[in-house]
Amino acid sequence: MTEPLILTEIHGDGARRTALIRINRPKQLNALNDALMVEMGQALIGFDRDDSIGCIVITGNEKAFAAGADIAAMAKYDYMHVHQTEYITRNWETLLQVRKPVIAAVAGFALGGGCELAMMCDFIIAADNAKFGQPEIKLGIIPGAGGTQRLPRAVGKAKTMDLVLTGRMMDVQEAERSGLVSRVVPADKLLEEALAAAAAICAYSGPSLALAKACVNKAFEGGLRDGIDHERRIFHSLFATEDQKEGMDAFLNKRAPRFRQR
Ligand code: DAK
Repeated sequence: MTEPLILTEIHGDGARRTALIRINRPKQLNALNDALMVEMGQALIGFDRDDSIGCIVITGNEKAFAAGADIAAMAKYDYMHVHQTEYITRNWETLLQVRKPVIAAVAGFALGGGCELAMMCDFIIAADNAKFGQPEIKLGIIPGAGGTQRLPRAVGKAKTMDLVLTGRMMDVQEAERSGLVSRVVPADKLLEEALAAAAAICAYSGPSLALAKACVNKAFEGGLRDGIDHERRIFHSLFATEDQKEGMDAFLNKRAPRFRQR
């Protein structure tokens, strides 16, 4: 029997729980291939539509989050194949359609497409053994799933050029210093910390979370004036929700809010 390419679990016991997706190609250091990305995309869309799920965590194992796109598969591709199959674009970016918060819990290698996948998540919690890099230059290619665009927005031009042009890896301290990861935790506490962050998120209003995420992405992806205008429109619209009434009433009455996700 072949091993499943991803494993999924549900965690938590509140009204909204956390979906955990584990990348599962340990022998290949979780190298990403088309079939795996299709399965992950289906799981992501399913969890995004499931009202009982409030947050999604993507992780690998202690040795690798993902050591990149599968070089053995890619070695055979030619220009016409990647062009005509819309390699990457067709099915690797489903994550970007997900409206719920997605956390990357990264231990070990997050290289090439693995680093790009982690950067497509909303934030990265990293184990103290995590290593990040875009080593595609060593293979005669360049990052192809957003690495040359998202990495400079996260860590700036100088460090991106250093990583992309030399192909070197950066350790987790450098990654945290430069703003790629939100927090560093001991490797044996990675999942616990990521699930605790996800549980905190699950307790909040889903519509507010989705709109907060959309606003931050607007800042990340666009200009300041457009971003501020967008944020203001979204902010106004939240006064139409029951969760805003509930959240503020709960605060004023010194009680815990009971968000109804509407
Ligand atoms: N693909 C396939 N197999 C991989 C792999 C990968 N990316 N990374 C590791 N493996 C396999 C190794 O071949 C080895 O298999 P066996 O020999 O045991 O059969 C096994 O995993 C263990 O690896 P090592 O023996 O090498 O383990 P070490 O601890 O010694 O070294 C390492 C770990 C992570 C430093 C090393 O494995 C390594 O350098 N791996 C390659 C990392 C890399 O170059 N990643 C970037 C891949 S390129 C595109 C869009 C996106 C992309 C491409 C195109 N278009 C839009 C067209 C993305 C490209 C990439 O991600």
